[in-house]
Amino acid sequence: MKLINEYKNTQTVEVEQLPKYIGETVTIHGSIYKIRKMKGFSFVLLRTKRNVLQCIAEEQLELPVEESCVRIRAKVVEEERCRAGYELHIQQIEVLSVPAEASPIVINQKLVDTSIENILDYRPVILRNEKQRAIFKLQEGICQAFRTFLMKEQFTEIHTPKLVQAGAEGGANIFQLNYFGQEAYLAQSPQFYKQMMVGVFERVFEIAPVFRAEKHDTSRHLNEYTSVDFEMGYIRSFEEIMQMETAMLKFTMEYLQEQYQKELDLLGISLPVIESIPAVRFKEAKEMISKAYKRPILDWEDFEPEEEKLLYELISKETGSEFVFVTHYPSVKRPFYAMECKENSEETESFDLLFRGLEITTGGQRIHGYYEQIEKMKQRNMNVELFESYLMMHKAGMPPHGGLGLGLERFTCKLLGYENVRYTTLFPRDINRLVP
Ligand code: AMO
Repeated sequence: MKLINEYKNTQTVEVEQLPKYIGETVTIHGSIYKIRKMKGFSFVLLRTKRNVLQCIAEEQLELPVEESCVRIRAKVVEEERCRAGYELHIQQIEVLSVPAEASPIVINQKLVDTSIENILDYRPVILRNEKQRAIFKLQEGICQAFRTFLMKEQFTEIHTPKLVQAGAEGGANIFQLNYFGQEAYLAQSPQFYKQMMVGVFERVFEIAPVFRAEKHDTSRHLNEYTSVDFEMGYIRSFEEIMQMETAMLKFTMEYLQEQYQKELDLLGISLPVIESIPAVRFKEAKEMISKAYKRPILDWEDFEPEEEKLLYELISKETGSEFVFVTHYPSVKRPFYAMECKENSEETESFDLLFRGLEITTGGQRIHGYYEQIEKMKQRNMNVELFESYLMMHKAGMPPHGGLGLGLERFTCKLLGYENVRYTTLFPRDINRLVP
């Protein structure tokens, strides 16, 4: 019988350790990102997990083609002109594999100079480009920061089903499917389950895919996106949810600055500074925009996308903040679980967070009383029986609670200065795209 011991890499050196090996010979693996032939030698860029290393190969050394996977023996040599402070002088190359075909698109230049369609069609290779992959390393950093922050605040991480019996958010944008002969749906959000889990853990969060059958082809809508959800009990008002989000975003900026400087530099990103975030009531925001830009208010229930941009312009000019909370959305535009304001039932104890002119979060306080929730559902002509399992928690007793959902791709998109959310989605699903 064979015994499997724990994994230990004793064969190759990790990039982070290389400065310790200056003057010595090491073994390291990676793929050949780029070969630049010079007189008598070649510059070979080796792509490793997170870095691209400069190597030197003498003329007599036979080099495999770009994108070959190799293991090399090389001497680590101090070199001030290199960003890393050293370079690798290759002594031996072991070729592990060579590509069957050259990449259809040039991926080893600073920028991938092609259309968004090509970028998405050739995603598996395009993502090998240093800058393209930095987007998703930063996205990892964002999730890592959210998770670290929420765990510090004693939230419990949960995993809820994506195959569900009823839609949580209402509306027509829900994917229906046949579940062994029974009607089922793909979850639009973990809303019901995260609320249920507040009755168990008081504070919970989830980072997971959700599905929206959006039929429109816009720069901000995906059919599958990653929703960052949290939900917390024993709140005094929905303002506490906004405070928690402010703290989470502030923590995230600091975390990225500390842990992901490499990728931030590569993409030339300077992060927004967050101290506090201004909040305006929905109605006031509408009036502010109308007055400042002399626009008639056509829709009193929602923002037009253009209005979100104009509000950003106004707020950032006035306060310097690139974020703005919009509060007290009209009840008619909010789902049945949203808590209405005590003083005016036409408004809700809810908010959106806009970042650089785009909605990135929706949140608010929920109805926690059983009879209040039933009453609201009846007002909306909903079939209460269908929601029996959801209402079980209300019946059993729930603390006042609320939470939010943040679209990871939208947040990354705005943070990194892109105009289309597809750039910051690893393998986007939109109305025209199911592969790769
Ligand atoms: P909502 O439906 O507003 O709220 O969604 C929350 C956030 O998810 C993102 N988002 C999307 N991102 C990409 N493509 C889409 N089609 C898309 N739709 C939404 C946005 C949005 O702000 N249950 C509530 C949240 C809560 O109250 O806790 C919900 O899902 O960034």
